[in-house]
Amino acid sequence: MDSCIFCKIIDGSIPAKKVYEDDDLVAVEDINPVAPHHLLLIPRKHIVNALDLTPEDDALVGRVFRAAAAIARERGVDERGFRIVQNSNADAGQSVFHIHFHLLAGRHLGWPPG
Ligand code: IU
Repeated sequence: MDSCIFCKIIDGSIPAKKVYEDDDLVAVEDINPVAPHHLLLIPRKHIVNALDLTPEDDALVGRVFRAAAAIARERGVDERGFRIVQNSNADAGQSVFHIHFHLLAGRHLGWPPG
């Protein structure tokens, strides 16, 4: 989608610190990190949020979670713990309307979230 900032990050027209990519998704450092490890896993396909997922995206969501777990392992934060977050719409604080999954780690993450 032409006006989508995450589509532009994916196609490289806006720079971002990519830490992983494959045919289905990219992972970048969040520009405004809220934890020592704060990555965004962004499917290449322009999906708005969880409400926009279809059955054909089931495997994609699984790949996102497995990629996040692999990154957590690589960074040595798997044993202490990490969190995967997807915000959908206003009350959840979604600010970019291209689905993405936050990977947060490196500090104690409070529960419930704010
Ligand atoms: P949210 O779940 O939609 O609220 O998260 C959007 C995130 O995208 C947020 O943490 C921003 O800091 C982050 N982000 C980014 O990393 N690079 C960008 O160019 C933009 C937002 I715009």
